[in-house]
Amino acid sequence: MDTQTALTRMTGDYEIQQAFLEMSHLYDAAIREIRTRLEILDREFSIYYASNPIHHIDSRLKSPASIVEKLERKGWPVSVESAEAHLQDIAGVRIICNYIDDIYRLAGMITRQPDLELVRQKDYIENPKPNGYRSLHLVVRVPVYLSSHTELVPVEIQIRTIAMDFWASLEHQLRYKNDSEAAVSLKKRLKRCADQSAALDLEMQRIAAALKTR
Ligand code: 0O2
Repeated sequence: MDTQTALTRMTGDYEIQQAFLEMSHLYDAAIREIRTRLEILDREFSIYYASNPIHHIDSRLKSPASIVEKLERKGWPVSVESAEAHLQDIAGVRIICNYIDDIYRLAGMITRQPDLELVRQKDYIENPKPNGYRSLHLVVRVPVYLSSHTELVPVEIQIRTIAMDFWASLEHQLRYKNDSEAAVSLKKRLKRCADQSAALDLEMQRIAAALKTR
């Protein structure tokens, strides 16, 4: 579905397209707010501890087509109001770390910020999905200060290692494949890769810890 078709499905007319623009502005502001806080933390670590818990940060605003697809899949009405009421991942920030320890350290630093509200936390590292997916997911509400009022805007934060991210990008390409024999075999191979990369993450962390104590 192209962007214009998705917008028309969701909004119908020009006036409501304005509401979509306002929504995008708000969620984009929330993403920038979270990114700035993360960059400040990462910089602090490099100054005080000569280390960087964050390898890099990706962020995205969910596309209109993807919003419509998700609302339809979940059986919710397709509108701007419905998207705001039901979807917590319109704003998404992905933090890629070197080590598993960094993931939890960062999650703690984020959730301790007094003006951020933790809405939900899912730990797919402690409890990986059956396909092998691993990542720590937080949904937080961040205040966005507008000219006349403040809005608390949900942002989904996914925190994972480089290895977890590498795996998830490849697996993402398989998500919409049918269950042909070839796809089933690829899924099995990917599951094995997930197990191997989990072992790699653990061993790399042990080595890094040993290096620090020398
Ligand atoms: P996109 O394009 O990445 O945004 P929700 O429907 O969000 O309320 P759900 O589905 O239980 O609840 O959310 P969950 O489990 O926190 O996962 C949401 C996001 O995590 C997905 O977003 C993916 O980005 C990622 N994710 C979850 N499971 C998998 C997986 O098995 N493989 C990969 N590669 N990514 C996964 P979207 O909306 O599906 O897609």
